[in-house]
Amino acid sequence: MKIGIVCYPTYGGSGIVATELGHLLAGNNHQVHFISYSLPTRLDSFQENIFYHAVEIPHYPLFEFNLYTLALTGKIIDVAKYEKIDILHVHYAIPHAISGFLAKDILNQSDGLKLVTTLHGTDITLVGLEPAFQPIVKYSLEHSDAITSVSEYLAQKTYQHFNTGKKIEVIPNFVDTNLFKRLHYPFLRKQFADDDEAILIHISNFRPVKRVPDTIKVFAEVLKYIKAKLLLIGDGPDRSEAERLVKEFNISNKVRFLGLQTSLVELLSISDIFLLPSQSESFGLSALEAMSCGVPVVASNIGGIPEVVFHGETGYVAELGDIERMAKYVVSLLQNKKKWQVFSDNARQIAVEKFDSLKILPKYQNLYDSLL
Ligand code: GMT
Repeated sequence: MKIGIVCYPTYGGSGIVATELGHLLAGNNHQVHFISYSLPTRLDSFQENIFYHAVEIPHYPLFEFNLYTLALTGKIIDVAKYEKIDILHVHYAIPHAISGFLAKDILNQSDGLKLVTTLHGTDITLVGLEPAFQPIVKYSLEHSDAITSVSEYLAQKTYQHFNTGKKIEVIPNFVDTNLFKRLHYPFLRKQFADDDEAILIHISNFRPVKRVPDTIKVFAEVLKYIKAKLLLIGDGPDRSEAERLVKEFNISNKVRFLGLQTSLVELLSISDIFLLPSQSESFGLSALEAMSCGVPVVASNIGGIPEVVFHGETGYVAELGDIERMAKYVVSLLQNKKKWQVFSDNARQIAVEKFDSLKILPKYQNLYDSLL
């Protein structure tokens, strides 16, 4: 099968899911063509059957704003025609789904290109609700040949906000549990913490929805009871506020801002708790990657998080912004080694049993097959 994948190439769950899916499909002898404005982050090494097509954005003095949606549409048409694509799989509806629809319409093949749209989060819960975008998203969903969402929560939100009669198949995000597994990195651990200190970790793009300041507040509360260090991985708009807060709490010597990192397995392997106090999260891929490395998660009880983090088994969820409760959960795990081990084992087990990439891949393949 020839599959075109459209995604955001930057750090972010939807781009990671799209890229990992492409790797898996290519490994199963499908030909995969990525279409995006730059090389997706995890497409960093050569793999047979994977191709990348860059969307060039035309510049002209008249165009004060770039015409990405149109440029993408043009590129999809080009790739679909030249490579004879069977399935166009777009990740994150805006603007990918409407570009996919336009391309399909312009190509006007009766039994040609099939459009699959995967919904990831704010394309439905936030940006997609903008009055200017809502009808466009609705139209593009209704003209997709199949729609998938990464959690049951997101599927329900889509039915609710877009009042669509179209079936949405829930295909959860996945993790390569062979790659994301806890390994022993004693020297790395020593670089960050003393033997009697715990390591807490947070990974995100530091957007306001991630509530990075809450991560720091939880950590500051935990420090009242436990010796610990906090690793902050990622970068984004809230980083300076996070830095300011760390200074305000006078905990600069306990918090390390590591910026964007690619070696997540090593960093997760030396961590004891993953913090995810987000305000909105349709799934929480970073939490799943942590769980796969045996790191229990303490998160907010929001969106699709409870479909991934099982309260009292693989971690804990607390009400949004309930800093004290989250800190209490962290402390309860860190003060009881046996309990931490049970949670760590459960986290790994759930990742392997429910979310392993090889368990989820057939769901996408079956969906593609059903359309052809
Ligand atoms: O929805 C977004 O704001 C961006 C999107 C992304 O590209 O990272 O994140 C969403 O997709 C991820 C992958 O499916 C999910 O793990 C995240 O929970 C989800 N983010 C939100 O819902 C805020």
